Amino acid sequence: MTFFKNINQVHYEGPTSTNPLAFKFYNPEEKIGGKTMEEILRFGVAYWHTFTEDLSDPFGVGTAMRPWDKFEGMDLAKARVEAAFEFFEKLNVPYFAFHDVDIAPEGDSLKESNENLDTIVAMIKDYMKDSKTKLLWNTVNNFSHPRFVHGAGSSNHADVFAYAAAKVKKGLEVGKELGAENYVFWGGREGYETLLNTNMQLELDNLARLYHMANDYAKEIGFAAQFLIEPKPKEPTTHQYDFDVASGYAFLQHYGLQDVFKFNIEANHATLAGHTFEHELHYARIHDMLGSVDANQGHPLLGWDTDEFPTDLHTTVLAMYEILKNGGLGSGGLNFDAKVRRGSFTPEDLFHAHIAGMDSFAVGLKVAQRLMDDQVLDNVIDERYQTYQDGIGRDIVEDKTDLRKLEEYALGLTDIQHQSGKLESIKATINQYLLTTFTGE
Ligand code: XUL
Ligand code: CO
Repeated sequence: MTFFKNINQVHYEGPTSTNPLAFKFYNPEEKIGGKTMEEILRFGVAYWHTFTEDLSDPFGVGTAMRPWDKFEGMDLAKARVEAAFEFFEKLNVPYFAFHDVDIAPEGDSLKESNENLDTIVAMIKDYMKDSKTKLLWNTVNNFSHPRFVHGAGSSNHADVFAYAAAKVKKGLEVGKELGAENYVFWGGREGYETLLNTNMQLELDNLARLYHMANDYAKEIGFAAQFLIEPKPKEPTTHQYDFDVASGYAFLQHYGLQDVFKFNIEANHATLAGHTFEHELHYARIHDMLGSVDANQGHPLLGWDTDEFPTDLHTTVLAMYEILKNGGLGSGGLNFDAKVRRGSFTPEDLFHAHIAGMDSFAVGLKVAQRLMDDQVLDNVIDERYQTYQDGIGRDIVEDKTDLRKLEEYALGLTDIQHQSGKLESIKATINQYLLTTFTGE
């Protein structure tokens, strides 16, 4: 069955194309710094937002018009798989990602849920044989069902911990079956509302126990995917345990998990934490913990996770700069954890949105590569920290000094010469690179 009847294969047509169903900047075969755009960007489609989401919000029902709406139950799940692989092919994306409940409905028991999952996983495996699209990552939804009202791995109830663990076990088996390159843990309800009824110590210890058990089981079954933690500071809980990369890294180190995990960094989660997207990427990169990216953007005027498709070019430039500096994303990718707006309810909008996101990151990539090649930011930073190149600065960074010697040095100082940080000039240069990359000047 064909679901997207009016949509043909999406091709690259170049910056002057007026075809809304063509790429203007994303040219999968074009080489940037020795690799193709497709190899560097590793785009992924998020199953939940594109095939499961109905665009409801707290004030209104779903508005999405989907060609698979007429089906129900397992027939709906099967229709979605068919539609998904048609979508992947028409959009020419190399990856997708899902939660267990996105692909198969939960049954009346864990056993029945697992059986539903087995049926759909077998179908997906079959489709993957004839498709170039691979599984970037999978995960399990341990947050939507009422049983997870007080958390999953950090629940106050041991039975819920066991249930969550059983779902993770199944998720790892599914990941192995479909060749997932990564496995994600987003702590949906791993956090708390109030300390008045919370044993934080036990909850954190248990969460770490679950991650250790997952690592042991993945090893046991030969599932070699990279494990990823996806930090988010709040929503749904008031205090999420994986607040941001820095706090997540402290948690991983404390529990001896720092070699097991890297981070899946989501742009909108970064901004909710009061950081920029590039801050989170940078923090992960300098600790060798950058694993993958949930590519979206928040709304600057709204304080929650709006999961918009990324279109802000300044941000994609700075994000791609971090990713290039990292030497790429390894087994990670740019997964569009993004949903069309409630008013963009047609099937075509799903294509428009992904094309917009892919083009925005392609622009970011091209500009970031030029900034790297010309060492624009490297030069700024080298110059700004030049006092550490020799003299007392060099002694400091080579650990050849101490407080006594530094006092002696400071007592002899008469005048400290500062240089301008030149922020406005740097920003203007980035704008210049953004514009001239596409005007050929
Ligand atoms: C929620 C979120 C999740 C994770 C996967 O904010 O980002 O969709 O990416 O559980
Ligand atoms: Co996400």
